[in-house]
Amino acid sequence: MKTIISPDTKRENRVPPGQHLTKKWPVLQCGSVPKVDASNWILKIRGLVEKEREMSLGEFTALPRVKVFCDMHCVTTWSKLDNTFEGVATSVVRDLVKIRPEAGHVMVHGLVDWSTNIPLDEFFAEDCLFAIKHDDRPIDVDHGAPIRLIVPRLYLWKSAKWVTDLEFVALERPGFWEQRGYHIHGDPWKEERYSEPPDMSGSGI
Ligand SMILES: Nc1nc2c(c(=O)[nH]1)N[C@H]1C(S)=C(S)[C@@H](COP(=O)(O)O)O[C@H]1N2
Ligand SMILES: [Mo]
Repeated sequence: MKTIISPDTKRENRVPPGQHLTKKWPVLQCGSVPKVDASNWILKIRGLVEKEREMSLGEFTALPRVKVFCDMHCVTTWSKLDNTFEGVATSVVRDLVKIRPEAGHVMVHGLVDWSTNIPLDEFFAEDCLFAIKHDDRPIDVDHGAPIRLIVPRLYLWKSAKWVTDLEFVALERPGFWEQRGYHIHGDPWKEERYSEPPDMSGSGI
C-alpha cells in the first residue's frame, strides 16, 4: 500500500506556534460520543456533482486504500506527531461523483448535526483521507469510527468524525464551530484559531 508523507512532517520545526506536544490522543467533540450503527451507515455525496451517490459502509470500505503519515494540531493547543492513518483518500471521492466546476468548497457533515467547511484544494490535498485505521489499529468510535476525515494541514476541528454526508457547494459557508467563532479556514501555521471580532473603530461607538 502506498504511504503518503504529509508535507508538514518534513518541516524543520514540526510544532506550529502556540502548540505543545502530547503523546496521548485526547477525545473531543460537541456533546457525547454518538451511538453508531455501522450496519445502517450511509455516506451521502451530494450537491454540485454530476451524479449524487449514497454508499453503504461495505461499499465505502471496499474502495482502494492509502496510508498517510501526518501530524495533528488541535486548536486547544495540543499537537500529536507521527501518526499513520489508513483509509480512503479523498481524491477517490472525486472520481466517484465527478464534481462540477462551480464547486469550490465542501461542507462535511458528521454526527450529531455537526458540520465543517473546507476549501476543495485542501480537501483534495494528497494527504487528506477518510481514516479507518490509526497506527495499524481500527479507529475506535471515540475518534470517529466508522468514517473519520483527517485533514492534516488544518486544525483538527476540520477533521470531522462520524462522517455521514459530503455536500459540495460553490461558496464558503461556515460550519458548526465556524459559526461559533472558530476561524473560517483554520491553518495552524498562521494561527488561524478564532475569527476576529468585527472592527468597530471609526463607527463612532
Ligand atoms: N462529528 C463531529 N466531528 C468532530 C467534532 C464534533 O463535535 N463532531 N469535533 C471536532 C473537534 S472540535 C475536534 S478538536 C476533533 C477532535 O478529534 P479527536 O476526538 O479524535 O481528538 O474532532 C472534530 N470532529
Ligand atoms: Mo476542538
